[in-house]
Amino acid sequence: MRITHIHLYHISLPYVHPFETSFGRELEREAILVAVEADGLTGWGECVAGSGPWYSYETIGTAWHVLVDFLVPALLGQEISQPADVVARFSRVRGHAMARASLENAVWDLLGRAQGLSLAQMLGGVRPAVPVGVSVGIEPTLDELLAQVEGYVAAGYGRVKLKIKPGWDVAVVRAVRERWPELPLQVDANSAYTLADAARLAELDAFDLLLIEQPLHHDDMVDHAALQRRLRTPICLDESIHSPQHARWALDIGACRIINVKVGRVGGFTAARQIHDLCAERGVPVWCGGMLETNVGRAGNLALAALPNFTLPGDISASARYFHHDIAAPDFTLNADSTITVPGGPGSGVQVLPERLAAAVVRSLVFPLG
Ligand code: SMG
Ligand code: MG
Repeated sequence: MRITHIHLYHISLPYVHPFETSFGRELEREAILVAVEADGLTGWGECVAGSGPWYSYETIGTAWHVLVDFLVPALLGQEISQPADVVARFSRVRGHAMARASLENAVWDLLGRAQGLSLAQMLGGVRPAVPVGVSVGIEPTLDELLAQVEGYVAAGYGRVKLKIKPGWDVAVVRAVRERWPELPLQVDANSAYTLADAARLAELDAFDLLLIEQPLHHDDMVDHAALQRRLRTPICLDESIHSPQHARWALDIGACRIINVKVGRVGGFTAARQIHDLCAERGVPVWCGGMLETNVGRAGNLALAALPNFTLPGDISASARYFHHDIAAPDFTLNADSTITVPGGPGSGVQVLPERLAAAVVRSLVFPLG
């Protein structure tokens, strides 16, 4: 298929509830949606870079720049028959995984629509529905946090992740654990600690957590390996894993026992599946992380999480947990067993709604430039 047009849409959608992590509180999700056209079909991808360089160095601004000046020119007008063709065209670009992933994933969607295959089928998914949990942000008070968790547990979420930071950790986890003794629970520090906090983090061993996600520096593996030797709870790396190589290095040095796979952070479905396969070979469980995506990104996450070694619940919540009016349909809902059904396709299985997209757009561009 020859890629004839590529569209970029910078959008902004207000959250249903503000989302706070160790690096700050956000009221809305900015994202870039990309659309690739060939043979009268359109494939969609979502760039999960944030408004500022907090979770990652990539931002809406850097991704826009890298897309406009390097990635779009490498793809526009090209003949593409498989995702590997896109990976090859982008291989010169170092870093900027979220920008690369958005276009690569749009081509996966396009190829799926052309071939009548769902993303899950293309990726090798084996489950019709995937276990999911909910990621609960930091709240102004413990009572407000408990009320949030209460609402999600009542809504049927069978696994909860709490965001932690120094001053919002052991007491908070203890309170949630006391109230819900059997609830599968995990925590995510988004790099808010150092090795000097090892004793504090070891106190979390008392609460039967599934994992502690990215406690130390966002680029670190060495200190995480030292910390893992002092913790019974498995460390799960998120921010530190940017590629299949990073995953191998982390496992080789014992920096973690679990990996959070985010398709944007690692540069697309191709790399995400390679990390899945490597971890499967080594007997290391993976799970699908979330970046508060629209339904476009969420559909891709569900397809990825259908692969066999995604054995822990993903950060993939129902659409209603994030936005009042998503830009794509249908919305995803939580099943009674805390799973979400994997979309059937073709491609991602969701359709972008032009009027919703128009209402959310901040700026847009279409290539070739007119
Ligand atoms: O449900 O998509 C979701 C949120 C999952 O907590 C979540 N993501 O570090 O894992 C993480 C955070 C990153 C959020 S950056 C805005
Ligand atoms: Mg995380």
